[in-house]
Amino acid sequence: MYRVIEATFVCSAKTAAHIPQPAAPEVAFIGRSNSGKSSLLNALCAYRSLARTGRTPGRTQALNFFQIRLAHDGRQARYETMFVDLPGYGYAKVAKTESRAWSDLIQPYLQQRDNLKAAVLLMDCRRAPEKEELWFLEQNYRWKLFVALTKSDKISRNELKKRADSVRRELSLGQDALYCTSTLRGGKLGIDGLLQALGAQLFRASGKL
Ligand SMILES: Nc1nc2c(ncn2[C@@H]2O[C@H](COP(=O)(O)OP(=O)(O)OP(=O)(O)O)[C@@H](O)[C@H]2O)c(=O)[nH]1
Ligand SMILES: [Mg+2]
Repeated sequence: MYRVIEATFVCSAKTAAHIPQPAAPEVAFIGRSNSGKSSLLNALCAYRSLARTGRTPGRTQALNFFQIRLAHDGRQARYETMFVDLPGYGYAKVAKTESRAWSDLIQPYLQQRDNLKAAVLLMDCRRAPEKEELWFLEQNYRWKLFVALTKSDKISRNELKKRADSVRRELSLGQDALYCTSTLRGGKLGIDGLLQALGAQLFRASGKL
């Protein structure tokens, strides 16, 4: 089992020049504004306020880098990785100049970052995939894509299963690529499963398997 044993904020990059030199395999968290990226990141690290969360969509307006140290029960080694909280897309009230960050900053990051090994695409479980989500799946990125259906506590288990099946079909996702998550205190769901999948993917990608 993988566990996060340390999580530290590294920096916030508003321009390409501020993106840190590649130091460890990275996982990016992508999703519409307010989809729950910062909350999921905190839950994965079992911290309540590593990444700032909020009711105001569009709060995260930079790439935020967090250095994460993972341990694995069965192995002695420690694994360094970086979690990257990306600005949300698709929020109309964010000024045009801000949303341009998507094409000027984030797209090149996703396309060119060699040490980016996985990305988690977050979708509120109550929404159907829209053009932005479908667009991701058409990109030929080198990294492994995971999808998290967030805020799973907002609908019944039955409804959630139906939604997960339909998203899996629509996005042609394998069994290991889709996770239903909830970060509610006392009602966490899917967080550990996703962490294990990310740990395994990073381990594979770092060539040590
Ligand atoms: N009920 C419930 N609410 C959640 C969950 N995850 C996040 N939220 C709430 O959704 C809102 C947005 O969460 P954030 O984590 O800030 O979302 P974000 O994707 O980082 O938003 P931006 O930084 O604006 O792009 C907050 O009010 C959270 O408390 C969840 O699993 N369940
Ligand atoms: Mg955020």
